[in-house]
Order: sequence, then C-alpha cells, then structure tokens
Amino acid sequence: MRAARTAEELKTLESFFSALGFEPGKGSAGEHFRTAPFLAPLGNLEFLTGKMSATPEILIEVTGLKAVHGVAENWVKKNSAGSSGGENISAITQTHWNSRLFTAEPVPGMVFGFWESENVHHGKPVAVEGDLSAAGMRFGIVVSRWNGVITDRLLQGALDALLRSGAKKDAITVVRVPGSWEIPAAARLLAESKNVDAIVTLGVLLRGETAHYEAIYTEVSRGIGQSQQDTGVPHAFGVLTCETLEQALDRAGLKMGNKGFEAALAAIEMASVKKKIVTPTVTDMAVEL
Ligand code: DLZ
Repeated sequence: MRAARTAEELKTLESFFSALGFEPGKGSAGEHFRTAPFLAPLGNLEFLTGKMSATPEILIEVTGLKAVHGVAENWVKKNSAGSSGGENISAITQTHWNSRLFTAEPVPGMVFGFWESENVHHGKPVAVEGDLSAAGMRFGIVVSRWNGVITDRLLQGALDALLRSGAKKDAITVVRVPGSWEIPAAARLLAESKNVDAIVTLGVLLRGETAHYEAIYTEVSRGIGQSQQDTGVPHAFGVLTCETLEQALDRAGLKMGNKGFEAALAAIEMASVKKKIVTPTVTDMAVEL
C-alpha cells in the first residue's frame, strides 16, 4: 500500500472512511508527515498471494455489505467532482470464497475491497444461547399466597410471558403455597417429579413487615438455588424483597415492570439453554463452520 500522495488525498481518504462509520483514532504528525488513523474494534491481518478478481490492496471485512455499499456509493457521488462517481466503485459481486465483495477507489490508485462472508457464523464468537420460545415445554410456577395482592400480579405476568411465548395452558402447573418460606420445598417436589422443564418461583418478602426477614430471605434463596443445583431443573427467581408494599407493587406491573414476567422469560431461556447443552443439534452450537 502506498502513502497518500498529497494532503488533499489524505483528506479524501479520511472523509471516505468517516462516511463509512469508522471511528477516528489519535493520529500523529511530524515535520514531513501526518497520519489519519481509524479504530477497528475487531480485526485480523491476512496476507495474500496470487490474484483476486478486483485486486484491492486492502480488504476490509464488514457486516451489512449492502448498506456499506450504499454509503460508499453516496460518498463517491458527492465527492467525485464532475463525474457520476460510478467508475470509482464496483457492484457487489460473488467471490469464489463464499463471500460477496465490492471495491472502492476513493483516491486514484488506492483500491479497497469491502467484503462480507455468506456464512452467518463467520467471525462470531462461539456461543450457545437460549431461545425465547416456550413451545413444547412444560413449566411449573410456585407462588406464595402471602402478600397475595402482589403475588397474583406476578402470577399474571408469568402466565402472560409463558403463553405469549408459545407454552400451552395445559403445560403449565401452578402450585400455591402459604408463604415464601414454603416455596423451595414445593419447587423441589415439582423438579423431582420430572414433569417440568423449568420452574418459576414467585413470592414477596417485605422487610418492614417480616420478622426475621434476613433469616427467611436467606433460606428461601438458598433453598431455591439448592433445588436448582441438585435437580438440574432451571429455577427462575421471582421472589421480591422490598422495603414496602408500594415498592413491591411497582415491581408487579406498575412503575418497574413485572418481575413475574421477567422470571418466566428467564425460565424459558434457561430451559432452552439446557436443551441445547444436553441434547445439541448442529444448529444449536454456534461454532465457526
Ligand atoms: C410469617 C411471614 C411473614 C412475617 N412475612 C412474610 C412475608 O413478607 N412474605 C412471605 O411470603 N411470607 C411471610 N411470612 C410467611 C412465611 O413465609 C411462612 O409461610 C410461614 O411462616 C409459615 O411457615
């Protein structure tokens, strides 16, 4: 790659790469030079031998190639004085390496190739992620009657999330228990029944009104966690711990969303994660192919 011939040419390159969304870095300048650096959040260095169809000197991998092509085309139209700019930018073409590519020549003699792989997993980190589809899954909801005005709302939120994500009504078992203290035992029984893929636990502990609040809370959270660890069935934690009834109401459908809804989504996601890890299919493992 050659250096820009003039300060004007360097400015043109800066303008082109800024238009494409590259973030400017901190450059340097000396008596006889100036640099115009741009930050690339991810990158790899690839040496090439032989000849490619368009022979660009620098290849830049992008996502959203069509959009990048549009931006580059607009830039060329605006910046190529007296011409349509069409001669400076190629159409997107198929490569023989399962990618699509276009070339741009923002200043004469400097050809950049922009390309995007057709493999959707290319360059992505290896990750297993749960889906938010509850279709075909079975759920248990353990909900306490204590502070029922709030736990009923949490239950509505949880049912809403499960049903709207594709769970069937008859695939949901709701178990009511007296108070939060009883949630872990009921959750464990459900998990051990092997009739559910995930469990949603719902309760409300009010610090101001609960004697031995800390002791109860610690035991409830430990018990739910232990049931999850021992049985391998995901348990979503939807036990609110608030100072006042008002704070709890805010978390049960008023100002701060509905924690029952959120817990149910976590249960769906974790049931899906478990399925993908325990019985993976080819598409479940997002490995680079
Ligand atoms: C006893 C009690 C108290 C004081 N406070 C709460 C509470 O804030 N939230 C809750 O879910 N349950 C409470 N309980 C009931 C206990 O969880 C338990 O149901 C009873 O002690 C019976 O075992």
